[in-house]
Amino acid sequence: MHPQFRLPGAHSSSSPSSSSSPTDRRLSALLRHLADSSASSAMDSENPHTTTISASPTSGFDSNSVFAHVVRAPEDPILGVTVAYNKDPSPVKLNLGVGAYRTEEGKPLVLNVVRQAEQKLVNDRSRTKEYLPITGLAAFNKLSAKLMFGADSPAIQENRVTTVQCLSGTGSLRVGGEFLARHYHQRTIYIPSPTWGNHTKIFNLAGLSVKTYRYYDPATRGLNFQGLLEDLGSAPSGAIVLLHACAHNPTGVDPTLQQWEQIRQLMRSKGLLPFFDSAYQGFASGSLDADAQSVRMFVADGGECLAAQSYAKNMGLYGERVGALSIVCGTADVASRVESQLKLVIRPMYSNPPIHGASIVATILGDRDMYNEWTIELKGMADRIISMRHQLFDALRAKGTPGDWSHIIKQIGMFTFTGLNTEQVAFMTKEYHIYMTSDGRISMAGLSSRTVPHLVDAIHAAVTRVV
Ligand code: KET
Repeated sequence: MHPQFRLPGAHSSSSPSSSSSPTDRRLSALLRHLADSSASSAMDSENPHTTTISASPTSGFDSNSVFAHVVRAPEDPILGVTVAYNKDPSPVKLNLGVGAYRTEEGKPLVLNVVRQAEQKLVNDRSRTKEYLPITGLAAFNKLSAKLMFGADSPAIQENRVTTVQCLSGTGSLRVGGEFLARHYHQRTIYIPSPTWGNHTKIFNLAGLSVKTYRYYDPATRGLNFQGLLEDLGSAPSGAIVLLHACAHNPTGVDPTLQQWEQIRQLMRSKGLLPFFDSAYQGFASGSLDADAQSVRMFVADGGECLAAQSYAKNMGLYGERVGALSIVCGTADVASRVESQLKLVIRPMYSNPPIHGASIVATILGDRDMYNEWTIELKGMADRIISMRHQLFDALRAKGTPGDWSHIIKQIGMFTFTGLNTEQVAFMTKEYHIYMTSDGRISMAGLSSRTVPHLVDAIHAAVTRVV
């Protein structure tokens, strides 16, 4: 047994779950809470006045497993939808849960330009499988910063940006969160309400305390701009603020450029630190530059910020796990010291990132023809999603489905936040085998002309039969 710490005064018993008095139970719960999540708790039976939290297994009471006490965790609210979908034998089933692009035929898409880049990489016999540096592929980092901040960004020219390759958007957020928890004076991050469900968990586990700011107004199905300004206005000075760079998930509602400008002024006046999550660059408008406007506004004012980039959606590299974290700093010297500390965050977490996905991205971004082809294919994906919005809206109108569905064509990006409630979603899954997240979000990228009528039938039945 390797005791981590001892708390005097707690009573002993053979296992935490058999401790009977409420005091014992409360103490056990408190200790479990305090202990590192990897540590299991056990009472030290040798010393009746000591409770021990240790990484050793529990005693395996009335069971043949030391893990008998492990309770089943719920499925992930987004990825669990795919798990349920995969189990459904129905031929008409439709997965509109996870934000993953599908073709008109309902198939996953590997971009042509990605295939070309992979071919080029395979043909190059000089390539090896050596470890990358802790910070990843240098060319990838340079090109990613350029994509995010613009080719002519003064911050890049002045070497004030440090960019490290991370495990897609999620890993970039996590590394950024952990860096901030270690080195930034304010440990509170404000995230929009609602937001991508993983944000809270990522930042909590990184060591930050998570608070929300008002973002979405269910009454207008639009932005609660007043609420947003009030909440950021009353946030403590220096607090971190998570902003979706574009195509807000799950609402599909973005501030206008004028509103972004007001947000920028307010945040800079209060010294709030922007942390952009850019998971959909190019997916909102079809233009990579237009979708980076919000971030570039904050960089153009000379101030500091963080940005997490993902190539999962815009290059269709979901499973390759390729993304980048950039930190824009006040000076080149600070940026280089920040990078040295990012390495200390990354090295014990996963040592260094994988080489394949980043090489694909660097090949495409570094070749003018491939880059142009990528922008065309990306625009094709964005346009297909926009056309799905119109088809769905028109079909609901044609069917006379009660309600104002104009938000379907007003919202942008991969998702529509339909306004359907949990019961209606459950009904659509049970009766129509349509899978979506319980908050009523549907991935427009999972829809096709062929499946629109089925979805319309389901929505019509849900809003007329389930209130
Ligand atoms: N940020 C946002 C806003 C986001 O929607 C996602 C993924 C990510 C980051 C992370 O993506 P990564 O694959 O780590 O680069 N969202 C979709 C998939 C998921 O939940 O993992 C989704 O919302 O369906």
